[in-house]
Amino acid sequence: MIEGVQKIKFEIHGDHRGSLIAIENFKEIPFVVKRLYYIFNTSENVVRGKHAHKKLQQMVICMSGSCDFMVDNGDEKEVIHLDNNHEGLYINKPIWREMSKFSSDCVLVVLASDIYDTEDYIYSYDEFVTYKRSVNK
Ligand code: T46
Repeated sequence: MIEGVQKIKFEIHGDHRGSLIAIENFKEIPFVVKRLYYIFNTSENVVRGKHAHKKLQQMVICMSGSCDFMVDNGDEKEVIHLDNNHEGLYINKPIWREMSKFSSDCVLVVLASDIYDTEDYIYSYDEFVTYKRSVNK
């Protein structure tokens, strides 16, 4: 997986009644969760994201259905197919992301390290590359 992105497997606590996954700050998730949002009802031909974050850390979990999650750290890119709820995609560096190929039942739950702040978004790919170079100096 490219630098700045990691897949984290969650433990499934299962018994005859079914399954349960628990996520705690600094245990399954390496930050304090300050916000949760979810993405659903997305059309299959839609591309979401197309931005990077300066500081925000996030854990993306595909609760149902599937989608493709493209991550790009400015040097390398990778398309990760998300299709299960016992793995999370942890993004902890400025990473350009684009989500596509949503199944009609896709629900993406995102745990975030901070509250919603439009100042943390970079919407231009060129700006993202310049920002990456400046923080890597
Ligand atoms: C990310 C990817 C994976 C809010 O009001 N509060 C929020 O916390 C968020 C995340 C969004 N919004 C509003 C802003 C827009 O009017 O919801 C609308 C859709 O947000 P956006 O266009 O940013 O959605 P995506 O799917 O392109 O991106 C989102 C997150 O914004 C982003 O942080 O990493 O999901």
